[in-house]
Amino acid sequence: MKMKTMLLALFVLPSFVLAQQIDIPSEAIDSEQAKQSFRTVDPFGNEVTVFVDPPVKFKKEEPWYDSESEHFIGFNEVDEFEKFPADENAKRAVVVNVYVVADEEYRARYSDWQSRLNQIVETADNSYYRDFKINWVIKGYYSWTSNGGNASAILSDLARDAGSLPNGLIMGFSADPNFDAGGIAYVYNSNPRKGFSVCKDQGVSSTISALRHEAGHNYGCSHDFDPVVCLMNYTYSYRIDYFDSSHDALIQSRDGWFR
Ligand SMILES: [Ca+2]
Ligand SMILES: [Ca+2]
Ligand SMILES: [Ca+2]
Ligand SMILES: [Zn+2]
Repeated sequence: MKMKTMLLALFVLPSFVLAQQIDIPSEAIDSEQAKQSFRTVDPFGNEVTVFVDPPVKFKKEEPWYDSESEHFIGFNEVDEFEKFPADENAKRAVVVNVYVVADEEYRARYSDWQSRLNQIVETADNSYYRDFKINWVIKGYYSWTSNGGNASAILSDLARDAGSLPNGLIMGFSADPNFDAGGIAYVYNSNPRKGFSVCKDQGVSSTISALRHEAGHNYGCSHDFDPVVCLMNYTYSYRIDYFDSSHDALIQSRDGWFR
């Protein structure tokens, strides 16, 4: 019996070691990324991980829309249901209510903050709609006074101040000088009903990218590392609008969250 176990161990060990080497590309794990997350408890008692994500390295060119064009559909009113009333996908879509919360610095910077954030949220959700049939529907725009010495303090501040909003994704947008990240979010292990994230003002394009990534954290996604091509990998987070297959499966399995 003992001999048998020994032999088994001998046969199993090499492939186990090999699998370890393949599964963990340790050279790809950036130590900066490793220290950018910590475990904590959110203001509702959920055990969560918080990821503090960096801003974009190279500023993107902002999109330009011709509001006189017959193709321009506006940012405010149109959602997928109204846009494609006969679309089977729209009928199947899972609606997740979104509460858009802008801090005092953000509102001071942009007098058109509501339409700007409508554009950001509705563009970010196109990926979720395309890949998961999750449709974010903005239920309201809220003013918030952000307080805190860094991004994680400001995330906690949002969760406290906006904690009485109904279930949904509660998306904070900040131009507070103390917000020292591109975005930050709680990573939940089970449906928290309310998911909180805060994105820094990085213009329109980069904030759209950051918001997709932070919402991915809310759905429970952690980071990916090279060579995995996923917007949860910092190499791609400001460049692509889709997840890898394992994060696809995770988010799809949680499409009933935040309700
Ligand atoms: Ca949309
Ligand atoms: Ca939508
Ligand atoms: Ca503030
Ligand atoms: Zn992240």
